[in-house]
Amino acid sequence: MRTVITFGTFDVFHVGHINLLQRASALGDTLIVGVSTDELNYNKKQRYPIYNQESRAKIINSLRYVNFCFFEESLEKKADYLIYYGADVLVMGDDWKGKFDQFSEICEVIYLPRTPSISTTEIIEVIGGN
Ligand code: C2G
Repeated sequence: MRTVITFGTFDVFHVGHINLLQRASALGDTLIVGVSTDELNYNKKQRYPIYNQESRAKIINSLRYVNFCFFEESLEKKADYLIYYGADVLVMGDDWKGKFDQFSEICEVIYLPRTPSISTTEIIEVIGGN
């Protein structure tokens, strides 16, 4: 059994997110997703997500690639989450390249290429007419 874990906000869910989750799930038998809480997202990006954490988690939980998700409350707890959930692999998009290398003591760390030309920030800008 190979357990894969990934983390993200997954706000205004889009095809870049699904591509990441699909490829992450193909790297093991179980995919666990840490969904950033609204507070963590505010601390990271100085704004609250468009969709609240319950809605974001509900979307993630309904995907066939995902076995289950939990709320990621703090970036500092990442090692604890990896150990608690018995992660064999940590997967992140390559916008995080190098940022999680220290966790290779706990599990394999893999950065996957981001899907080009789509992001939550751009979608919000387009819808907002900016
Ligand atoms: N992603 C992608 N391609 C895109 C957009 C996003 O592959 N076009 C990936 C990101 O690289 C990330 C995942 O989708 O791995 C979720 O993206 P975000 O919701 O933007 O995640 P972020 O807010 O960066 O949270 O502990 C780490 C953080 O919680 C990551």
